[in-house]
Amino acid sequence: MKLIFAIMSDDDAKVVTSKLTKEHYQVTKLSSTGGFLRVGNTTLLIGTEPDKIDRVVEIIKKYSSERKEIVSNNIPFEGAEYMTVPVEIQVGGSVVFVVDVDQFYKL
Ligand code: 2BA
Repeated sequence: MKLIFAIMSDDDAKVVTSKLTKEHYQVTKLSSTGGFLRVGNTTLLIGTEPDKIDRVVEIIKKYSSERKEIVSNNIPFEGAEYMTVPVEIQVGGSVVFVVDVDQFYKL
């Protein structure tokens, strides 16, 4: 058996968890905090068989990769008025560890 630790944003973790559970993978969600930025993130624990690792990593990659998104930003315009300007921002990205499990029990 293998255990996957996948660290990602809270928003991406919601989608990834839903896609994984739909395909009958078992997932535990842990609230975590990045040591560097000290910002909340989510760590998913996924225990599965070695031949399923590729599929799990594929799902994680599909729904939590680093990507660009367009958001609307209001900037001051002619005194009291505001103008909405589209801004491209970087979101997502995940860190994934796959480790061997020596023993697994459900007691
Ligand atoms: P990433 O490398 O994409 O890491 C995102 C989050 O994944 C990290 O959040 C941490 O929670 C986890 N993580 C990454 N590598 C890990 C590892 N080897 N072991 C355990 N957990 C790990 P943060 O610690 O808040 O880091 C956020 C981002 O800041 C990192 O993005 C990286 O781009 C940067 N960073 C992290 N540590 C740094 C450092 N010592 N110096 C400069 N930049 C750093």
